[in-house]
Amino acid sequence: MGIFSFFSKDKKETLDKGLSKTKESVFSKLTRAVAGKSKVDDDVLDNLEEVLITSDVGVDTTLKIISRIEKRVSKDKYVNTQELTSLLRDEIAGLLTENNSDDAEGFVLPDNVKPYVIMVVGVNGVGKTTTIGKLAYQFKKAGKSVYLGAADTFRAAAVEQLVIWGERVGVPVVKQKMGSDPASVAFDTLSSAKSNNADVVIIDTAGRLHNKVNLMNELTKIKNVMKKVVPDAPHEILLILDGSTGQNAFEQAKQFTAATEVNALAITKLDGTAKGGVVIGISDHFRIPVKYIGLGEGIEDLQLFNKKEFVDSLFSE
Ligand SMILES: Nc1nc2c(ncn2[C@@H]2O[C@H](COP(=O)(O)OP(=O)(O)OP(=O)(O)O)[C@@H](O)[C@H]2O)c(=O)[nH]1
Ligand SMILES: [Mg+2]
Repeated sequence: MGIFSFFSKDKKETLDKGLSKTKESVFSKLTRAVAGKSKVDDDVLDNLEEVLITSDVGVDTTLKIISRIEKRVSKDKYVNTQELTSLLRDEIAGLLTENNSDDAEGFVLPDNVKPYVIMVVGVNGVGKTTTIGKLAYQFKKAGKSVYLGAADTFRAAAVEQLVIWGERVGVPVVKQKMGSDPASVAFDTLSSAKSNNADVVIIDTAGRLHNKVNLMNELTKIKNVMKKVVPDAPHEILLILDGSTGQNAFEQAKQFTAATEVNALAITKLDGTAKGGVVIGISDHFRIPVKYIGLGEGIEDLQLFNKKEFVDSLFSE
């Protein structure tokens, strides 16, 4: 029994479909990289390096992958180019799984933490609110009681958007009027959740850039106020990244994690983009685990990130 017992056919279809643009782009580049070549030689490796870099994998991770492939090829001098995709699949999966933490096997919460508090952060428009809706759906489906907190009080539409997700999923949303103090909304949400013995709380926050000091301080304030209700909250500070921005998502992750505490990542909008390779670079580079991936706008289109499934999906023909 491996992880695949949890990997349903639907889930695999959503992943394959979501990654199809990235896949098409990678495969057409790979075809060109090996054109006229029967074995993997230095030329092919040079071309391969370019394929990975132009597929948003990032320079550092690309070099690691190339060096692994070089080792394989030097052991077996006549690796033919037809074997290149399976070689890539093995080496990338190996790279990602060797030094990283294990992937979650379900939408599970730690046993002795109640309520488990997730604070969702990130720049404007990356998919924070949508990811919260999808996450709430998954936790509810797993039999958990969920509270949402509308601490993006910056615009009226933001509260409304979360309320709509709350209705869709069937979970309560704690809110105040637009312009109120986000920390106060977080306080209210945790208080309600605690008195109702809820399992998980997810707090939405306004989009912000890592270099806006006041807005970053606001996150600190929200965290401090949460601790008055649940001393070790927030348990999870989830940074959302828009995968369709490719290397920008990578840069954002660098800057945001340097500016504030983050202990989980979600990469959204992988459907409809050819830049899905960025997930490989982010997963390799950051000690912070990629926990979730977004593969569409629908309620079911959020998956737990599984490194091996991801690489398999991307490099299977
Ligand atoms: N295709 C696709 N669209 C997504 C995904 N996740 C979010 N979106 C869309 O991206 C847009 C922005 O999503 P929001 O959830 O409002 O983003 P946000 O980060 O909360 O935005 P602000 O609150 O304005 O900072 C919406 O149109 C979503 O439907 C995804 O995985 N795939
Ligand atoms: Mg939002």
